[in-house]
Amino acid sequence: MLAPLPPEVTDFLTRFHTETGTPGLAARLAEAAQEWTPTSAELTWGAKVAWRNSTRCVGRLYWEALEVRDLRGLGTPEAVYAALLEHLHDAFCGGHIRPVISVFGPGVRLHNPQLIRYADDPLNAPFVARLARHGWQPSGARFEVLPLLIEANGETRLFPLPPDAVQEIAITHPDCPGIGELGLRWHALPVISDMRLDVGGLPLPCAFNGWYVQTEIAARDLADTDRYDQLPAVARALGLDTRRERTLWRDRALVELNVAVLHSFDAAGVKLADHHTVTAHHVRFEEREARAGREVRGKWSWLIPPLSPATTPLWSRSYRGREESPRFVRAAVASG
Ligand code: HEM
Ligand code: NRG
Repeated sequence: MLAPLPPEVTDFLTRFHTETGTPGLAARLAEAAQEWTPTSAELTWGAKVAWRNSTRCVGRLYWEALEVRDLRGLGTPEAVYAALLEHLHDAFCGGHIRPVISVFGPGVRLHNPQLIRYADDPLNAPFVARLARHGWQPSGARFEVLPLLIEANGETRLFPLPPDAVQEIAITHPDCPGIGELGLRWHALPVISDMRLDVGGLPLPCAFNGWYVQTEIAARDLADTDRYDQLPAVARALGLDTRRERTLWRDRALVELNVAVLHSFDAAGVKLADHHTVTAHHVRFEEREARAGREVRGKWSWLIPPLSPATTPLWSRSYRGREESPRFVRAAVASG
């Protein structure tokens, strides 16, 4: 008599064998009942489809091109650190940026919310406080990159991110030098490291990246009042009247900051999407999925951009929100 197989495993293996046309489902289910460890082929398919299923991601058109690195064999913080440096290097790819995911074994824990984050960003205050308990102190400099806090098999260690591992872009405006003089910058790669890849109910630690949409940086990271709060400074650089809301100085500053981020990444030769192109790509993704006989789920409030959303083709669409598996799930915030 076989042990009963958890429904998540049955569901995952059934989807994998059906969609990829791989024979031998019955034998694989029997094997998984003894011990559920995804094969590398299952893990690779699971990671790509988890991206495809990400209801909050507007960048899903390229899901099949995800580069999956199966790193479940790594057992020390040092080995995980070395693998993450390699991930950053391969993903940046001289500015071309490739979507890459590194998947680790269940004994690994990446404590950073993203691999590259700044100490003076108010969003990171709770994590900076944790780093302080591990002996790390910020220098107080603007845009100081945080170290990595990596746990593997019970051992937790801090590692610096060397400057050559982190590509950053200084923000300048094509025709307003005052915006460049604000000394703003941002990192090229968004590498999420606080979600787990759920393959058949097994949540695996991972780090994944694509490229940024300029609105993420210019309309949120640098603009939100509880983040870098730069709209008043940008408006002053533009010579706008900030005494009355009706001048729409916030809106005008927001647009010019978005222009500046697009201009700066382009000038540096670093890949970055704009919100008009990426939403048009999402429509193409929806059309392709329809042809494949699959429904696209989505969280509309995440898919629309935080700048001029009604000018994009996603404004008038709606989606069922429940996320299908395999998928990414946010890891619980640890303390200590
Ligand atoms: C969320 C764009 C690649 C998985 C998002 C968001 C944007 C975006 C704009 C919303 C972020 C926010 O509002 O904070 C893109 C673009 C990509 C890309 C332009 C370029 C290739 C990827 C890849 C994966 C992925 C490679 C996974 C393999 C996700 C997930 C979320 C997300 C899970 C939700 C994150 C959260 O809950 O914080 N993406 N993405 N994306 N994306 Fe993508
Ligand atoms: N808004 C966040 C990044 C979230 C993920 N965005 C992506 N993901 N583009 C920020 O740092 O502004 N990606 O994998 O490309």
